[in-house]
Amino acid sequence: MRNLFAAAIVLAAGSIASASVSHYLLPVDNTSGYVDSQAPTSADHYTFDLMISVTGGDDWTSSAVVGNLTAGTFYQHPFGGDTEPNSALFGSFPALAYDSFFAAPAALFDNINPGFASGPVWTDTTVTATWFDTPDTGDGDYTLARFTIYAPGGPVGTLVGSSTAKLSGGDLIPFNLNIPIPAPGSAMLLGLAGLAIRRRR
Ligand SMILES: [Ca+2]
Repeated sequence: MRNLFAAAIVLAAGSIASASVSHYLLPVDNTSGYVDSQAPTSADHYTFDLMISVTGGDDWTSSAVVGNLTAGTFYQHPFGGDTEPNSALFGSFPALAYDSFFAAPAALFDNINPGFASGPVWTDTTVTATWFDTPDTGDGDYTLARFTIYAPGGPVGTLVGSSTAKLSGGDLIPFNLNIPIPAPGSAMLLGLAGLAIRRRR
C-alpha cells in the first residue's frame, strides 16, 4: 500500500511538471495597423499570438512548430524580420507590429530575441521553426510567436509542435492548435455529440 502511494506521488509529480507549461492562441486586435504606407493591414488580416503559460517556477527553453494554412497566407511586413520588430518604427509604420515573427519569453518588442536551432522557413502558407532562449524567464504568459494571416474568407490552419521546459527536462510538451480558434461552446457541443453517438450504440 505504501509503495502504491509512493508511485502515485511520483506520477502526480510528473504530471505537475509537464502541466506547468501550456500553450494557447490569443487573437490580437490589429486594427491600428490599417493605415501604413508600406503594408497596411485590413479587416481581412487576422493576427494570432502563439502563447505559452508558465507556472510553478518552470522556465520555457524551446519550441518547435509546423504551421500549415489551408485558407489564407502569412503576412510579412517589408521592414520586419524573423524576430520582434523595432518598436521605434511603429509610429510611422503601425502595421509593423503585426509582422509575423518569433519571440522569446519577455515583454513584447523589448528586442530580446530567441535563437533558432532550425528555420524559420516561411512560404505563403507554411512555416517551420525551432527556437530557444537561455535566460530563466520564469512564470508568466508570453508571446512565443505572432502570425498575421491575410484571408478574405477567414483563415484556416493548424499550428502543431512542442515545447521544452526546465522542470520537465527533455520532455516534449505537445500542442496542436487550430485557426480559427474553436469557440469554447463548439468544442463542448462536439463532445456532447460524440457522447450522444456513443450512447446510441
Ligand atoms: Ca516577419
